[in-house]
Amino acid sequence: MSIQTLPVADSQLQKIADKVYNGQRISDEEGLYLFEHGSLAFVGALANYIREQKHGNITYFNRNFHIEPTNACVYSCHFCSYSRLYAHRDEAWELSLEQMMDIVRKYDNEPVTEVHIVGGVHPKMNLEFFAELLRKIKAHRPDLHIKGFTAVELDYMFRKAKKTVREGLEYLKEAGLESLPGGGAEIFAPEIRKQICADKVDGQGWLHIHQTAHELGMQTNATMLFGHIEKFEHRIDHMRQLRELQDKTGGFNTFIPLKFRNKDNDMSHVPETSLIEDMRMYAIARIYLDNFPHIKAYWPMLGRQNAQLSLSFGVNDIDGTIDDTTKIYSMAGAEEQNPSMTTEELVNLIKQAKRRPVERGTLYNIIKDYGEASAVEVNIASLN
Ligand code: V47
Ligand code: SF4
Repeated sequence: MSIQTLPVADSQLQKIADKVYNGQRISDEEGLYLFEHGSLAFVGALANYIREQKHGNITYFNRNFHIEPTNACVYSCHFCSYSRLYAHRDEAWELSLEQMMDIVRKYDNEPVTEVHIVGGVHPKMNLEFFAELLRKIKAHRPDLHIKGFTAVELDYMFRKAKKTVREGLEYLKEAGLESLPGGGAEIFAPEIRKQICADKVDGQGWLHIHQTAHELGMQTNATMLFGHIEKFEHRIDHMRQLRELQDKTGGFNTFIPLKFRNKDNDMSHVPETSLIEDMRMYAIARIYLDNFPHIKAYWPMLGRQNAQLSLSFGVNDIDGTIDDTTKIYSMAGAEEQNPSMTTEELVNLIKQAKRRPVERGTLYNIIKDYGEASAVEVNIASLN
């Protein structure tokens, strides 16, 4: 019996399954119904069907490293374990342009393709400072793709420089910025946002920055911080706004659900979600966001074994090698205290899940196809 003919007791779930198998978009109400009533097995089967329709067995990864210029921040998001208030910046790190270039130079003989720049919002690290960083990186290594700055960092930088979003983005693009990461989105719903990150750019501002980037020909990602005080309806509201913008611009590449981690932050009393809930989140995102090409599990946050599991629940990308260059998740209590994977480890991890590893560039250009996993490889591939 093919999966399409599996009987479903609940007629509403059956209707949703029929829509998915007919390639139709599900509504907000149906998305909410999945969160409320869809078992992991049910949403997982639908998500896996969509994933295989879109990508077959291919699972993407890339070779990347991060630069985190500072963890001093003018904002005080309650879920953040990483930043130190700018007022207490003696406890924080601040890298100079030369220190950041030393990080770039460390990879001179390595086949990395992307640098991801993200950090706290530091008033002295302004638009000109970052434009100079971008120019220096590009002068040193023109082929390295620069994905940088969340909408939160950009909003602050542009306002301080008295530039419109369009002017600011054009300026950074000219200096070498090629795409935007998805951070800072958190949860758009104002009633939740004001409880967890009241003082930074709001949902409309975040969407405006990404829309403008798309209009300038830059591709971007989108995240959602889930599993804290939000309700299922807020997750749907967040994904609806992303889906609507994607209908207009087509500029999003990847949706990255980020599981809230509760160590050493102001929300440590909020329990973390279960693994089942995390996998349901990936699966429902895959089903609801029909116009997003990719769903990414960010393994430094989720742990490598859970990231591997997510490949059966709609995920087709697991980010990159990272090389222990990010602290955001280790400081928030993630299992991966020094996140780094060799290409071989990533390839093994993907093959062990019976998927086909493909190294990609940031914009999903194929760099190397490692082929389907053989039975032998699947059996012997080990996770270090
Ligand atoms: O916006 C901060 C999140 C994000 C916690 O675009 C937390 O490819 C969970 O956006 N628990 C920044 N999450 C990182 C980010 C990202 C990461 C990897 C790839 C890409 C991409 C983007 O980190 C923040 C916030 O949502 N975050 N603290 C925490 N305690
Ligand atoms: Fe600052 Fe980002 Fe942490 Fe918020 S999540 S406090 S904006 S570093």
